[in-house]
Amino acid sequence: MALPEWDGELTSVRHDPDTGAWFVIGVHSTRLGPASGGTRAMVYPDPADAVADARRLAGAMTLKMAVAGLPMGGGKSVIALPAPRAALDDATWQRILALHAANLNLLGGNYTTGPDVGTNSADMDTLRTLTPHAFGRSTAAGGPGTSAPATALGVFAAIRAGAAEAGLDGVDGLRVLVQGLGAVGSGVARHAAEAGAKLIVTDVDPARCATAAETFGAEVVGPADVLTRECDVLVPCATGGLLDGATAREVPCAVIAGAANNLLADPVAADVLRRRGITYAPDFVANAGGAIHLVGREVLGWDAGRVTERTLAIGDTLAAVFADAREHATTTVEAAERVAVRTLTGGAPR
Ligand code: NAD
Ligand code: PPY
Repeated sequence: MALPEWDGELTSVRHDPDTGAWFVIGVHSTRLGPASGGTRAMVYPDPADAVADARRLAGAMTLKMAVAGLPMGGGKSVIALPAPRAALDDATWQRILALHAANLNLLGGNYTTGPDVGTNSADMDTLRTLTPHAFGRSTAAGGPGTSAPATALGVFAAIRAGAAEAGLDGVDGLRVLVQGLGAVGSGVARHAAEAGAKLIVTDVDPARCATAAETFGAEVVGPADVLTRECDVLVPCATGGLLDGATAREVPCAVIAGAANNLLADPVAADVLRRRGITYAPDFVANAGGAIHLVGREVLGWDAGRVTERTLAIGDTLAAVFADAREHATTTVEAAERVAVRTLTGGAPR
């Protein structure tokens, strides 16, 4: 197998013949501090896809930390499961967590993890009994608890900033389409509904859609309608890779601001959106609330109020990114990368 090049610092890969799981840790950068980023546990078609995903996600974490002004580098763990997590027995899952903890210990604190898709605070509680290199324990275990509410608040700040950039008058009355009503998407839906948005929602889980319809009076559309349903703001909170060059050419909205990591499957998509006049809030800026919560609480000793303040500041960061993109006639992704590079190549982080 030919190994693709990567601009990151280290990739660790381990296979466990007993469970069939593959463990990948991508340490993209320790320039600003120890690398940090969540543990994603899911089924991949091939271990090589898990390596590619860990590396891509780790690179995005470097940008996220730098733009958010957090003194951390970027990394990500991917555990390629032998079967969906819900189908694994507890002994298998506990073995997987123990091996993951051993891998974290080998890295000796150069990488610290937290929850991501397929893992949660309870898993971090377990990991923390085996390694000091895990953030995001439950409040019951003395940790700061789930990062999802902070991520949702940051995404809502991004929606407001995106709407302002697009010349829309506040969120009241806007058609806001939320894709994915999980921990983050349901929180964003609540903020948007409270601000008077006309909510449109979709999820592959019909029960989640039904709850949103009942709780917020949301209109429900099918998962396949997400790229064709006209709306003012599209809020992707499911999985990454939603937009490539072709889908970016068609998507009927004015603003895109969501939580899904690595939303753009193809770098061309950002340019297509720019040419179409669609305001795109780069994912690694819009979804930084979770990282602000975890790093703020666990590394920097911030209280909840400071986390909220810094999370709401995502809106100001985005306003500056949008202005910079306009001024230099580039995509918003390039503008946000310029902010990150300034921090990464400058002196100490803010
Ligand atoms: P989650 O697993 O709680 O929710 C994801 C939801 O998306 C689920 O309800 C799922 O059924 C739905 N979904 C999956 N595929 C779908 C599809 N094709 N169409 C419609 N719905 C679909 O995850 P989460 O914690 O809410 O995170 C959402 C996204 O935000 C993820 O991509 C995650 O990486 C990213 N993110 C989360 C955080 C955080 O703090 N939780 C931080 C940064 C980024
Ligand atoms: C993310 O924001 O994408 C994460 O992976 C969450 C996270 C952030 C910082 C430390 C650990 C996990």
